[in-house]
Amino acid sequence: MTIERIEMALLKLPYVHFFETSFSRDYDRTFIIARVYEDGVCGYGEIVAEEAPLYSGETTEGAWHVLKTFLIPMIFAGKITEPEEYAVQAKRFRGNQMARGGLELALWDLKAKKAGVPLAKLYGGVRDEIEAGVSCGIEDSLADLVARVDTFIGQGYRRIKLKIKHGWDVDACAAVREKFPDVLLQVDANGAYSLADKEQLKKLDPFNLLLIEQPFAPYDLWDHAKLQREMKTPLCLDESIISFDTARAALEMGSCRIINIKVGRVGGAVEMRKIHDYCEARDVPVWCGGMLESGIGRAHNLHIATLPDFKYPNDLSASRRYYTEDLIDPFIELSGPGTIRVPDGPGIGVHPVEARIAKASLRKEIFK
Ligand code: OSB
Ligand code: MG
Repeated sequence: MTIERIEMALLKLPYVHFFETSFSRDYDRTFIIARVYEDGVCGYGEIVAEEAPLYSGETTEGAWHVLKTFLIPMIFAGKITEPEEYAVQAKRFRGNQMARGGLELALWDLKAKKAGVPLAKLYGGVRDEIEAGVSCGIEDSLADLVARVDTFIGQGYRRIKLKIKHGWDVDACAAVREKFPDVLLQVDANGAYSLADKEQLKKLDPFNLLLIEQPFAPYDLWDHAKLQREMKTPLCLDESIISFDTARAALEMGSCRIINIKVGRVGGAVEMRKIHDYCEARDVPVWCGGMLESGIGRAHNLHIATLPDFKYPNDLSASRRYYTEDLIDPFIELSGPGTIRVPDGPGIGVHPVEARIAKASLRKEIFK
């Protein structure tokens, strides 16, 4: 068997509500959907690189170039169909984890569809419902933030994550904690701070947070280790973890006690699995982070979050939290208070709606 055709589409989808992190406020998302065809079966993957290199060094246009020039030709030249083999070959290319990982996901979806099983089953998942969480961006005012958190809790979310930055940290936690003293709460700085801000960050300890995500820059494992020694709240790394080796280094150095796994950021499900198994063996919990994916990427994440070490609530929310016209049918919804049922059809188990993909597409290219 060989891959007959690969299609890439560049999409732009407007958010229901703007999303502001310490590095930018965005009103829409630009991303790539990859489709791989074999025997009339189509596997879907989402490449989570963003338009601007703010979260990571990758961009949608850079990922497009790497996919078109290196990764797709590599699949055809090597007659690669298996995601495991693809992962080995793709790793020859340095960096570009999101480009590599998104195409690998399409091969995983294809493989599971051909076997007639849900991806969670191929991965060896252990649950049919995952714990949902919602990531709340920076708002214009604390009153707006509290109102938004209130809405999410009313919808059934039980774990809230607040984006923080200088001037929107201790006060944001205080405002939310005052109204919701018992909600599971965590914060994410997206690298906005440095060790010089240590005393300010230590003021977050009294808020009983589940974790503090990525206070310092991605490359700064050492300073994270210094901060963790002085804080009671567990640190969790997101941007810093770009491979199995960075995960191992972070844990050996004591840079964090919890890891956020994003399959795109680490370069695919094979690498995700290595990190997961390493953390599980060391009693380090992980959880599944999100990149505001469309339903295609989010369905992939639902299956990943069924693995046994995903012990903290995930950044996985319902379709309507992100998009009015999500790309899939049915939409992802909360199945109970704070949970999402994992689709049980073959592959990702949700149906991408071609008409909606076409409507959101800026560009498309077919490779044979
Ligand atoms: O740091 O986790 C992050 C979105 C885009 C880029 C980085 C991050 C995020 C989120 C959104 O927090 C989580 C989600 O997809 O719900
Ligand atoms: Mg994060």
